Amino acid sequence: MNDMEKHNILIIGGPNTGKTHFGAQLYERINSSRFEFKIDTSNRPSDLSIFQDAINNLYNGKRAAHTETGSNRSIELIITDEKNSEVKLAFPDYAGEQITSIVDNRKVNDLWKDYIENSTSWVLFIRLNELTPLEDIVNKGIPSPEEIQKRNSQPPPVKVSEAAFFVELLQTLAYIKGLSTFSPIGKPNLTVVLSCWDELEIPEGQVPATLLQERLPMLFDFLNNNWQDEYLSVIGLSSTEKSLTDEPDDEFIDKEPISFGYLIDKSGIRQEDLTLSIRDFIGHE
Ligand SMILES: Nc1nc2c(ncn2[C@@H]2O[C@H](COP(=O)(O)OP(=O)(O)O)[C@@H](O)[C@H]2O)c(=O)[nH]1
Ligand SMILES: [Mg+2]
Repeated sequence: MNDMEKHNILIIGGPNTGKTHFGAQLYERINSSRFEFKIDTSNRPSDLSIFQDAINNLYNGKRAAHTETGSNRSIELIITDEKNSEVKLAFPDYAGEQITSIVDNRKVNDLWKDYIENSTSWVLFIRLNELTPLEDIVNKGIPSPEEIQKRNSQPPPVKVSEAAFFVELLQTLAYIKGLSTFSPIGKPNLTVVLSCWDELEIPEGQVPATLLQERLPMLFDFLNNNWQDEYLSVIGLSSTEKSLTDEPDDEFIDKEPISFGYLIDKSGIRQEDLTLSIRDFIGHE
């Protein structure tokens, strides 16, 4: 096995979870050579269009447009660390809707199958702020009689909870990769990225895993039961540090986009070097 095949990181996440903005901000950092992980000029992707649109928008202080469904554009970055060993980071099928369809249909297309089979690390993007908590007896009171009558006359579509969605997704991926669920998983290494961390307005020092446990306890338990401790990490990510819109943000234009963004590492410490996330993604050697 050569170095390039050694670490093969797969970015997984539903629509609107911040994958494109992360890719763009990460790319600008590895390209600047000012951070721990870099991209060698010979490894620059020939077609950068997926990230380029986002990068251009960020330089203009604007958010990037949503990746269209069905635009089956994937990108792979080959990144080099200080010891010159190479890490491949794959952002397959940029429209995250395909993730939703993996769970809905319990099957994947050939492209995804390849990515899953070849990956040594999985990175799952979860944007806690966009989750809609399903009503249950614990977090909501009993609905009013009018509400109950309305519900009985219009049965709601069957919808699994967000936690169940991620559990199904990981189980489907594990099945495709041929993993046994009888013993806890070590490979692929799994990193849960709690994206758009700035939106959560969390006080400094919060440990990301604890937040996941509070917000998605069922998923947290599933992960802890099915992954070995040292191959599982939960980190926070803010790629842009604040919410951008279609109106230019002056601060973003004045400073360069790579002055924005940070990680919350697994112990709750803020790191400005977004490329350090790659260390977590790789996990144990
Ligand atoms: N506040 C905030 N918004 C973000 C961040 N990253 C992405 N967004 C916004 O979230 C939306 C979806 O981001 P995008 O990267 O396109 O998600 P993707 O569909 O997973 O590729 C966009 O409107 C972004 O501006 C972040 O770190 N903080
Ligand atoms: Mg996208």
